[in-house]
Amino acid sequence: MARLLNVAAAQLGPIQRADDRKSVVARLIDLLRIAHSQKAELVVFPELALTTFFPRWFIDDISQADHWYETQMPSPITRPLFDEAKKLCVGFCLGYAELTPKGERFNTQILVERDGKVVAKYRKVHIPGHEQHEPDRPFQHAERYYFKPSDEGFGVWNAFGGRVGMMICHDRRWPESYRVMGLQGVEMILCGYNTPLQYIPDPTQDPLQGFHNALVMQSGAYQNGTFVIGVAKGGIEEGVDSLADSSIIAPSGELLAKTATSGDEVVTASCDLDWCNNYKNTLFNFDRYRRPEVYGRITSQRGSSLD
Ligand code: CDT
Repeated sequence: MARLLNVAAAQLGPIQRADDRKSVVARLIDLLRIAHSQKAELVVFPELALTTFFPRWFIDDISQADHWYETQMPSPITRPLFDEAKKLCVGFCLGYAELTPKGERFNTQILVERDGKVVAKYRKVHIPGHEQHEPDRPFQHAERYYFKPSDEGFGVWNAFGGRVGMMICHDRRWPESYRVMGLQGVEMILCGYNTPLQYIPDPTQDPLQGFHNALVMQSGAYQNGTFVIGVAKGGIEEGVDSLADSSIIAPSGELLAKTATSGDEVVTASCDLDWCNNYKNTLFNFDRYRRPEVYGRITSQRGSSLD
């Protein structure tokens, strides 16, 4: 018997600096309703879905950036999204900047079930960009200044009738992210992203942004026998153009759905979680074919070495 889950990738267009949280939450609720009208049971929103991508600016006194972070989830401002989702019996995954009571700052995603219960929180592991102000850039990518890398790793949770995992943006470029979840039997990975089309350290990569995005997520899906839902905040935000191309990818690596615009847009797909078993039980039967005894360098070493 098939285990069908209707999933929506709820892409956001730009959120400008002047846009307040209330207007953003209203947009999220609109997308949620559209997804529900298309029979979605799980709606995936992008990374940092409540604000502009603020790491593009450097603020010397980081406490002056506190207003971009959430200190509680839900909060009075985000509560209407939680309430509407519960009313419609739709689950969701939402990315936001988190400021903990201990003053730690994480790039976070939360997973909420159809009954409104919080299933899990995931904090970004691979933090890209730079720590210091780089004044010669046309815009910053100071994620390493604004966010602490999480040491909690990649969990997988029983939810939505399957095994669900999360990762955030840059995590999707690292095969280890998928594999750690693959080893926990993941069947669907939810990933929000903000990817500027201009990569300052190496402009030759700019025209390849869409290709690389598809390449990493489709191969990660196939090599681990899992669905991957990649959801962008795309379009021109504060003068910086970001990749859209939100997509729903099958365990075969095939694209099931992809957005056509770089604005607010919903695409959906009916995902049979049992499809994962075709790959998990054949070519990617980990128990039968993996050779962890020869993969030692993967966990014992960080950079490449000529030894
Ligand atoms: N948000 C995020 O992780 N973006 C990165 C951009 C890397 S360029 C500094 C990404 O991998 O898409």
